[in-house]
Amino acid sequence: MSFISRLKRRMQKKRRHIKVAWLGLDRAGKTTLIRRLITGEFSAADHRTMGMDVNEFELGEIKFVAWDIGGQKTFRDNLWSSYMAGSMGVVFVVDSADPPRFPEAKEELWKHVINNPMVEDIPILILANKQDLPTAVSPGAVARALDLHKVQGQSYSIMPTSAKTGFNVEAALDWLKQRILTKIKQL
Ligand code: G3D
Ligand code: MG
Repeated sequence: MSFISRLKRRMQKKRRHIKVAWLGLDRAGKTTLIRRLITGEFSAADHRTMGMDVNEFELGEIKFVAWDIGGQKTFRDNLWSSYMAGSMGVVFVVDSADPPRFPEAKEELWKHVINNPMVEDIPILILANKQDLPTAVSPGAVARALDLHKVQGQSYSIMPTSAKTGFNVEAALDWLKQRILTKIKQL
């Protein structure tokens, strides 16, 4: 049984609605990854949203909320922070084939996720996406570029994925599922 169906069943049993926040720079692959999780297939993005892009995807009791971050205004930063407060997990997506944007990704990850007091004990899954591209760097190199070795006291994991081929997408989300389910059991 897939991550989604297991989590869905669990949530239906518990009658809970859980929110997972997906963040990352525009074009990192958030929408494509979520669509793959929902449909099991690759579907090319059918639109590009200019400016702030907020996507909500419902899947049974699970709500995925995806934001494009970076280069946005302060009031939007605040909005994201408060949205994040109701999330049980965070997925931060990085385009592994775009090293020139790693510094920007690092800044946003630290600002919105790691240094965000509302994220305190929410598990953080970082996806080194687009691993199918020949120019993609390894998850280890992405981790170094994001300064992940400096993370303290937060539960995080970085995993390689390809939304295009489906490589490791379910397995990566499985980690987040385990962390969320453990937390729910403790509630
Ligand atoms: P976003 O939601 O984070 O902004 P999108 O990103 O999901 O819209 O993806 C941006 C572009 O990257 C899309 O290309 C999409 O098909 C592509 N993409 C997403 N994930 C992968 C991946 O794992 N591998 C490859 N090769 N491409 C990926 P287009 O050209 O359709 O806009
Ligand atoms: Mg998108």
